[in-house]
Amino acid sequence: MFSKAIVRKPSRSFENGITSVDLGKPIYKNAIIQHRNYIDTLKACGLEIIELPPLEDFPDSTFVEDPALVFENFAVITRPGAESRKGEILFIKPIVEEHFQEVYEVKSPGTLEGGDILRVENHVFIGMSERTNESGADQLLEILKTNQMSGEKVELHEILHLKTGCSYLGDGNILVSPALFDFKGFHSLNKILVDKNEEYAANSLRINNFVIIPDGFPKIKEELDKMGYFVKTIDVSEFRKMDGGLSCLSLRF
Ligand code: CIR
Repeated sequence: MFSKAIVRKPSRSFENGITSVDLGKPIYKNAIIQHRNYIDTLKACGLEIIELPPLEDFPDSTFVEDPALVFENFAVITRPGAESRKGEILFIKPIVEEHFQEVYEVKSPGTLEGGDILRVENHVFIGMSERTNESGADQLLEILKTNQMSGEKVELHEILHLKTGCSYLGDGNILVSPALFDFKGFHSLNKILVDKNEEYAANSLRINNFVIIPDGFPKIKEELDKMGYFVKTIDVSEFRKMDGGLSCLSLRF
């Protein structure tokens, strides 16, 4: 069960962040409204929200999932692979240290972003994206071992981060986009294939008794409803314009 989430309000500079999609510029006013709804939805799932102020110098800093990893008893300050995001760690570290006694840090030349980290029970899959390198992944594997957890690397193609294409829902169920469907590491899990046209919904969130998915993806919603999940949908279209999904907007613990 999760009880808390860290989020960071989008900055006015949000539209200057990194993106690979061609969906137009985000509208700041709408991003603020959507972010507020996101917070309200997390609260409705039972979470206490720790809301951090916007960082104008870091347009992507609302995507708090990338500069830190949080587990039950320890946390890791990452080292983002995107140059413009490296400085975000200075601003997330003090908050993480307030909540965790054991805090590790990924050191140079390692790079690693939280979006590449998928936890499945006590095992962690590490996406080898353009943002996460061998050294970053090896450092995390050591940290996991020290904490009686295991991990493995996943070669990535086509997608920005590992979790752009999959989400673990608990109970052995994993949402996967076609890009990751054949990945052997997921063989023991029940894979729920997200239709090519609904790929964006592969990044969803299981929070306590609920699954939150983005608005506008009826097929996957129907499938999850049928499986008996309590599904909530929210509009995060302004964040999608900047390559962000539901998981990127919070650190849950
Ligand atoms: C970036 O490219 O870094 C941001 N515009 C989007 C980050 C999305 N984060 C995530 O998937 N964890």
